[in-house]
Amino acid sequence: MLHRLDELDLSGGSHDHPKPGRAVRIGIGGPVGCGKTALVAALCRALRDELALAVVTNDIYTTEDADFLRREAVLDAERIVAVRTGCCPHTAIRDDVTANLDAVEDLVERFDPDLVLVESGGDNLTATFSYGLIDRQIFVIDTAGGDDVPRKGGPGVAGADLLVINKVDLAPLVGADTDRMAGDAARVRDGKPTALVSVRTAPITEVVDWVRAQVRVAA
Ligand SMILES: Nc1nc2c(ncn2[C@@H]2O[C@H](COP(=O)(O)OP(=O)(O)O)[C@@H](O)[C@H]2O)c(=O)[nH]1
Ligand SMILES: [Mg+2]
Repeated sequence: MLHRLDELDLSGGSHDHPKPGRAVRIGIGGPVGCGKTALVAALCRALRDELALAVVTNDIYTTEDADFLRREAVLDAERIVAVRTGCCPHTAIRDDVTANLDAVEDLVERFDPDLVLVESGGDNLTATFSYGLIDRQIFVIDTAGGDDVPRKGGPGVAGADLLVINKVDLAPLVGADTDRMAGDAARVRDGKPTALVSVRTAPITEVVDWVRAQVRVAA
């Protein structure tokens, strides 16, 4: 499939997104097990009655995330497409985004969605999306991964358009100080927003509102 050259910005730094009138593409990245798929499921449940949605998942060898989302019936099964990267997930969301772009464009052709969520395969703290693939990115970490993660920064924590610190329900159990995490995040993120949530146990209103605002900008 051919892509218009002006849509292929591999610099990772373009901010003239989302493009008006086009499906908004939001990337969701973060380490293995932080709750990316749980977040995708929660966003679909919260927004599916007001927006036309589609999802792309990335796994190295399996289609487990897509299978999970279909089993949970968060959207009609055909609106969920799995990309098997066969390599480090960050390669497929940053370096050679062709398979993901094809998946997104296939969904756009078939369903004309307002919003496409692209879940990255679980990767380390440096995995970020190319802005040639997505318009906005959410980076997810969790309290169980250690409360010093925001302080250490890195491209996902510092650069994502929204940082989600998940599993606040586990913070007391693992001795994580969520105030410190929020303070450190604010320091490294230069005014960009951070949401502390528990996807499993509480509504994720702030994240839903942020996503809705991104779609409104593009309308
Ligand atoms: N306690 C708790 N568990 C969560 C939360 N969010 C996700 N999980 C669990 O964490 C595990 C990994 O979640 P998943 O969404 O598959 O992570 P992913 O690898 O980032 O996609 C699953 O067992 C989820 O049910 C949360 O807010 N609190
Ligand atoms: Mg997942």
